[in-house]
Amino acid sequence: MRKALIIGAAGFVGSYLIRQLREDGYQVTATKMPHETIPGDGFEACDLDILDRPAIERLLAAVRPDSIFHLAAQSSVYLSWKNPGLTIDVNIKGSVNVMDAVRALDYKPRVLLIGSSEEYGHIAPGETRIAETSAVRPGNIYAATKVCQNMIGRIYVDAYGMEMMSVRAFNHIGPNQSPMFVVADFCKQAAEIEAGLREPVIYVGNLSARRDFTDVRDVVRAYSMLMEKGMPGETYNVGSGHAVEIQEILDKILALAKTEIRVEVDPQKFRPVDVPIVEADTRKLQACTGWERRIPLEQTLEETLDYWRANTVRGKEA
Ligand code: A2R
Ligand code: GDD
Repeated sequence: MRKALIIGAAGFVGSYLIRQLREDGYQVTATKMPHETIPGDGFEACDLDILDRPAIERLLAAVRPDSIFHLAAQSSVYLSWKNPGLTIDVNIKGSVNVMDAVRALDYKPRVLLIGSSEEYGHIAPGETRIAETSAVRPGNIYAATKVCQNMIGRIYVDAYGMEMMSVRAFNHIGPNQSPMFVVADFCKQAAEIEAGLREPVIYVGNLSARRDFTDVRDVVRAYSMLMEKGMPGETYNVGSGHAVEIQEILDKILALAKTEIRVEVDPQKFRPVDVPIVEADTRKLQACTGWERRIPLEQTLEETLDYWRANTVRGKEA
């Protein structure tokens, strides 16, 4: 049986990727930080801090994976403004630790590095939809660290012949995402209002931004397909190909809500820089893998709101 190692599996994407890889016939080992847990079963969990390079080497020697999915990151753009040093440590130094530990092996596993659409940064109107060949002009610390990861990955492939691909993931959403991110944030607030836990006001940030949202289950399917078919040294956009205004996301969630909700703009929720539109050109991914989005935005919003309704009620009863 093929062996997959997921590094950084206790976050939002990890559990979905574990499920996908098990369906695709992998034996899965999944790493987490010592303070974290990974829900579910059918995989082996182990602790790993990617800032500890000898620990990565020990783990690789013990597991000897065929495929490595590197998800571990400080993944919040917002937090990267608050804590640039940590973001740089984890996303650059940690990723280089992973690459170096893989390079030291006596065989060449395939590796997928997860980057971000944020790497493109300031996208001019004429550049939409944005292709992998476009210039990267990162506009925040998080984005800059992911550009670095991508560039170093490419350098390592050229220099050492590693079997490593990169993705630039556009916004992915679904149940169980941290409420640091916009869809989970709005759904959580709406669910709390419905449950009578707070006043009927939803606080929002910049509603004019337009982002390319894909259900996380479609995203991890793309990761698994790229692991099979991606070309080393190449970068692939993973997104829906359609940008939606945050205002429209809010309107859809308000329409699903069971109570009247007022909207208030909270200046604290604005970022120092927010790219106006991010929309993926997904032709390279489609040509390589045949991937297509399966889950419509409306379904994801409904399921995310239901998740927060269930969670909020559980919280209230506890
Ligand atoms: O920050 P924590 O305690 O939530 O742990 C995160 C973990 N992580 C680390 N793992 C190993 N060594 C470290 N030094 C380290 N620092 C953080 O990586 C978390 O459990 C995981 C990342 O999960 P999320 O933040 O939920 O990201 P998500 O949405 O699963 O995205 C996966 C990838 C990331 O590379 C994003 O930058 C990209 O997709 O969009
Ligand atoms: N979080 C949040 N909360 N964002 C808001 C809000 C709000 O109340 N109101 C408006 N927004 C806007 C943000 O200003 C941004 O333009 C957009 O909604 C999306 O914000 P997030 O959901 O926080 O995601 P992100 O785009 O900053 O980053 C996510 O997507 C990247 C891929 O493009 C993360 O998942 C990154 O890890 C990922 O790489």
